[in-house]
Amino acid sequence: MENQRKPIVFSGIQPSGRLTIGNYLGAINNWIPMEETHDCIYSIVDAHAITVRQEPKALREATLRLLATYIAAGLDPKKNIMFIQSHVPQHFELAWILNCYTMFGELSRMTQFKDKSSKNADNINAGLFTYPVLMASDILLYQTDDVPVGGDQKQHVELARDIANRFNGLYSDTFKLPNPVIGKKSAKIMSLQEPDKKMSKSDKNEKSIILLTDTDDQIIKKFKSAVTDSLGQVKYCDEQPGIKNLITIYSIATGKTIEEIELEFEGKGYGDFKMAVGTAVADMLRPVRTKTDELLKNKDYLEEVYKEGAERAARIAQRTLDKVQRKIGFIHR
Ligand code: ATP
Ligand code: LTN
Repeated sequence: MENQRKPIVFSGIQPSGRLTIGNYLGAINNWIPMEETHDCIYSIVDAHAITVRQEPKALREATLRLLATYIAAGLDPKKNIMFIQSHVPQHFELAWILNCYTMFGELSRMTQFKDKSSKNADNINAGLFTYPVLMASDILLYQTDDVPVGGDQKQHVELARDIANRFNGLYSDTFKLPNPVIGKKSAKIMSLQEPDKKMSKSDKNEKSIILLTDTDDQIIKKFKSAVTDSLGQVKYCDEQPGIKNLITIYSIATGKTIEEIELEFEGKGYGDFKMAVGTAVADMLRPVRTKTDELLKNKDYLEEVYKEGAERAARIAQRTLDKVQRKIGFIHR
């Protein structure tokens, strides 16, 4: 049918540092094809980022860089809504309300909270604890169908679904129930030095992570020193987590299947393979890096994009917020 509504997508990334290929492959790269099939809304979630201490100047820079990266990676601001979370206060208004419909026990079970509170033992603030409620608000405000994220966020999207279900059950249908959409290959890109750990932008060891700002030489050097094993064969299996991770990355970067890759490197050493992965990733990231730097020189354009994005987002968000406020008994202003 011609004017049937497209399903709605919402996702976001925190401007909490420089992006890694984990963020790129696990999130942004999967967003690109969705602009044809979905109505997409992407946020730069600065309010989430402050659950961990941020230097104000660095936060401002990372926020703009992230918007520039979204565009440079191929998201068209005309087709997608892109905005900075703190510009749409409806997120915070809904978050307070939903806090009152979320249980302490539910939040205590969130893996990311346990993880981040052990890493930031001197700053286990209430925001870090209630962060999944803000994320649920992000998602539910837009009547979102699909939430494309890396595997680590599945638990949070499921919580958003539980909160929505609870609210709908207490009142009447108010929120759409969202689904996590997780790339099969890209769900969890692993650290290059400790391939049993997720690649994470907060990793102190720069050799473990490929940053979107890395130069070609840095990328190739990091892949050359990636941890492998002593089996000496390019085979996709759990016994070789380092090689498995490199095959995954190479497969996404080149579009080749696992079987094609195993065949391509049959009888060849790890040296050749690592060089090929490094080169493929450098080729993939070069245009994104160059375009991001170019866009960052045009602050007026970026401002136009985020202002228009916030206006469009706020209009949609307000409709849901009005409904929620009415249902719980707040008097209309
Ligand atoms: P931090 O390490 O500081 O917690 P992060 O690298 O996990 O940050 P986020 O802003 O929390 O970054 O995540 C942005 C998006 O990237 C999310 O959808 C997340 O699931 C995805 N993502 C992050 N790391 C990976 C990874 N290693 N593999 C696949 N997806 C990832
Ligand atoms: N919690 C996510 C970032 C995030 C998000 C969202 C993702 C905040 N709000 C809404 C999808 C939808 C993270 O840490 N990666």
